[in-house]
Amino acid sequence: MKRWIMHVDMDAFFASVEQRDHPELKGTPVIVGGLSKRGVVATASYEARKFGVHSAMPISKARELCPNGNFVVPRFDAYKEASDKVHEIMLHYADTYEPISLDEAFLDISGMGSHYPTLGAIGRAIKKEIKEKTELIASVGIAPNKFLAKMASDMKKPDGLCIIPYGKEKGILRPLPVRRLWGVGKVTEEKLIRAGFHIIGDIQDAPESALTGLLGENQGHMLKRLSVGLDDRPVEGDRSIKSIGDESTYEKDLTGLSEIERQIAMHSDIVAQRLRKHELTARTITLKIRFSSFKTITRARSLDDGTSLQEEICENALLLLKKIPIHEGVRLIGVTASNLGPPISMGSLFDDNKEKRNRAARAMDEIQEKFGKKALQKGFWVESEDKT
Ligand code: TTP
Ligand code: MG
Repeated sequence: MKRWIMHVDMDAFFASVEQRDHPELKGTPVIVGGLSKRGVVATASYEARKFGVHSAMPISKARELCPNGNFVVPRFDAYKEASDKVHEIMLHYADTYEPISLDEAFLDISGMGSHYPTLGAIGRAIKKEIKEKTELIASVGIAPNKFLAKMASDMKKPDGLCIIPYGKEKGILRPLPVRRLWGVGKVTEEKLIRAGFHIIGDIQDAPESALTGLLGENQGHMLKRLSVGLDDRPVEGDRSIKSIGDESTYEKDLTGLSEIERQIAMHSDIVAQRLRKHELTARTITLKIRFSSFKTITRARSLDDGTSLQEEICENALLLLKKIPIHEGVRLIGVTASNLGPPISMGSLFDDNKEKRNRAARAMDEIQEKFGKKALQKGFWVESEDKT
């Protein structure tokens, strides 16, 4: 099996969250940063980058370059919330997943081939889900290793999707400045340039001894390998999932109780599928409702036994809904499963009926994976309606 690594990086992350939450900022140069005299730019929207504004630049300099820009103080809580959602989505696209920062992660997607027809389809699917659920844009790079995947995610920003296939590594790297190699900072760059290495191609053409002589055994060897696109670093997964949730913010606030219940049923279905995919069960179900006024209520219930069944998750979420007075439109609904544990083992169950339902749910997951999400949806809803 060929190794394929995906790197996902959000576009102008803090600035994009500001533009999303303050529609009047959309399409304008937005500069997020400390606004005191000595403050620096955290990030700038792509509209502001046209003026030469970039991260880590003094705010005073940004004001000179872009006097009509919208200067905004950071709202870290909002960025953390958006980041949590993005990471929760990304987690489901890989067997191994390594969060790198608030807006960035590596995913080992080598084993995802049976779920998607092409590499591009995985990239498009993750971009689409992130956009639908967070209204934010991600750029995606897919390549044989981490070094190239990170480079690829940057190559077509913003809203990029770039694949570096096996065999193209050397050619793509060749014309790029040596600074683009992983681990080359200012000092090493100067050393390389003084020795006549300007572009990565210069390193490709030189014998390894020229590099090790200049930079020492380790770094010389590593840079020689990177220059031809070789990088063995594994994606180091953090497998400790604490909770699995699904939520949506609606374009139009929901008012009817039956529509709210239907949305809860849908979120419960997604949460249940994800639990089964990760071979987990949950003993706590949480329902989050945010109203038009942004007032947010969260209620949780604990179960006696762990579950990964849609109907049990939904049933508990609906009981929680009864405890929340609905006096205004509903802007957001979220269902989360936590207090996670191992799956219910086959055969060791006193509840025969539950085991049967588990088996049926797993069979449906398999069919959906093979034939796409739409395959069973209709039948599924009919079936769940019959039961209630
Ligand atoms: P980046 O991913 O480096 O930058 P970005 O998402 O703003 O823009 P793009 O990826 O499209 O080039 O960093 C992610 C966030 O981290 C960024 O939105 C703000 C924060 N950050 C700082 O606060 N200071 C910095 O110097 C950098 C580079 C980023
Ligand atoms: Mg980014």
